[in-house]
Amino acid sequence: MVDYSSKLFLGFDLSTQQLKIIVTDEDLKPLKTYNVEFDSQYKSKYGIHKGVKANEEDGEVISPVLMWLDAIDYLFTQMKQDDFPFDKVVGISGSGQQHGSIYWSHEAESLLNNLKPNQDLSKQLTNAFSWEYSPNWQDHSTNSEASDFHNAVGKENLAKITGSRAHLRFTGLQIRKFATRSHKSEYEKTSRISIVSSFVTSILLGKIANLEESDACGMNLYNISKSSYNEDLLALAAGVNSKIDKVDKSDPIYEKSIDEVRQKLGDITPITYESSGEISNYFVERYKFNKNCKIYSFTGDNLATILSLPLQPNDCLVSLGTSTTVLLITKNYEPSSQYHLFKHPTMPEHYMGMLCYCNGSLAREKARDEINKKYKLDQKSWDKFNELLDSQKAFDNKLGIYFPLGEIIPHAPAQTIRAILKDGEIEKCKIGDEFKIEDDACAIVESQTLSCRLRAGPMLSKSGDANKEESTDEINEAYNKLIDTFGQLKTDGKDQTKDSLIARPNRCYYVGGASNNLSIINKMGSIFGPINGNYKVEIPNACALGGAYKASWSYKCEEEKKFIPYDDYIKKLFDTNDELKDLKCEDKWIEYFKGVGMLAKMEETLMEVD
Ligand code: XUL
Repeated sequence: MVDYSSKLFLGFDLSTQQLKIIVTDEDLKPLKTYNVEFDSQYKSKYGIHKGVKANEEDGEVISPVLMWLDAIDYLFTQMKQDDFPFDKVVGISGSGQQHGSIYWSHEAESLLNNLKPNQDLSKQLTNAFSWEYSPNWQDHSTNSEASDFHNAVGKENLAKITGSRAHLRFTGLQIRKFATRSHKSEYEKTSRISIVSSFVTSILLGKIANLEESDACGMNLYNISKSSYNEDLLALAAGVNSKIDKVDKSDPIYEKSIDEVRQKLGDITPITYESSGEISNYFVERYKFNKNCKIYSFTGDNLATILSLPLQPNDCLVSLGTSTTVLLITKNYEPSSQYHLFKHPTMPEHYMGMLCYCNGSLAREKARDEINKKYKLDQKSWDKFNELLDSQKAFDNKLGIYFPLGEIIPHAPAQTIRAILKDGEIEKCKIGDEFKIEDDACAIVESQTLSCRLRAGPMLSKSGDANKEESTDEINEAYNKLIDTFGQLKTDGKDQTKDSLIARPNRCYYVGGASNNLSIINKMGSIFGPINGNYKVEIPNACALGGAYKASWSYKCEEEKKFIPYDDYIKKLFDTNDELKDLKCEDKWIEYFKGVGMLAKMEETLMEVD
């Protein structure tokens, strides 16, 4: 029996293929989860596959919005059948897949306001949308819009303003396509535009909610430093940019179009613990929620993930799936066209950096398979690969660029390069006597980790405690040697500074499939060299859990009528989560300065795209 005696919180996770709801108590304990897989429930009703409709010809990938409404009613009905005590829920928040936009009709507000508890949401809200689909983050139909965004303000400058260069999935590009190319008349009929996070908040509130600030950073429209929309980018979204669309700024249509798109998007509420309002009467009457249950703004799924762990400034969460994703918390707004920065969803003055690599597990598996082939071992066994990792005594001056797929960071086509460092010179080489196939095991894990270290450095520098540490003689010596050997280092076209090269993470957390391979994460941990340890964790419901924790933190702040720093609040997870054990990796951070220099120089020789 689940113990529902405490006040309860719900955390939603509306992702591409399912909706999940997690129930937590006041002590951050997860009590129960409910989920519905879209394909198993709605495949024929909505004609979807893996949660979406995809058109291979033009790259369009979209999700049916009414299906999400059905999923909300479906899960609450399941909970009702379980006699779930809805009246004990005091706060709800959650997460949504990032970037997707929802186009509300002019009738939406009044339909949301007058929902009848005896009818399903999807039935009553059929006319609430000017388009009943939402572009999914996998959509890649906006190549021309991406060029327009870059040509309008410059790629690096766009990253500087909005935290990211133009990405096909980002909301601003999708809106431009919608307004000027694919759905002009629907755009006219649109009263408001939500993103997935603010869409769910709106449904629960029974009124259209403002965009949540951290998720709004995934639009390519928001000036992060100024905390306001950027006018040139709004003009692009609306199709009236003076440079690209040749609309003169003095032309009345310019002002009018910008006002319109600004109104449709609505205001962006700065990061807050304050609730967006109480739950809509529809849910009170239909499911017997308490009418005082607070709705706190939802955020993006990656942003909610960092809320699910006791992360402090300068902590890194390394997710080792098919792709590798690194999420880190920083005070330092150091944008680059190679990664993303978002505002942190609960810590004002802090940001979440996000590095996304295509070549993660698959590239490592390819190296493993070649080694196993040589030794006639079972293809899928990691034993030999791990033995090679574990037996390495010191960095042996061999690295590689292992990109079986084109890579995002650095932006480069598929290629494999192996090299050896000899007397300070980097010599490219092929598999042979000097660089054996066995050397790939260490070289791939080292190279992948060093690439993250090179990108994380600028974000971690001058942020939090890590850099309060005085640079010791040992560090100074290693740094001087690095510069003597390799000269000025650049990453993605930008100079690395002493601060960025000597910045260490506070803690590193490892999640995802390959985090179960201790040889791999021990090696990674020894290279990252976090000041306060490496942790392997399992957080199967991270996005939903982060949502529930956002709700319980907000509730606590409101109850105590004061801002409680989120990192202080979430620290208590260390007391309750047995998973959080330090891996005790050997610290080889200083030894790998050489690897840092070597990889940075090798990257300068990569074949480039665009
Ligand atoms: C992030 C992104 C994806 C989606 C997945 O930029 O597009 O991670 O958020 O749901």
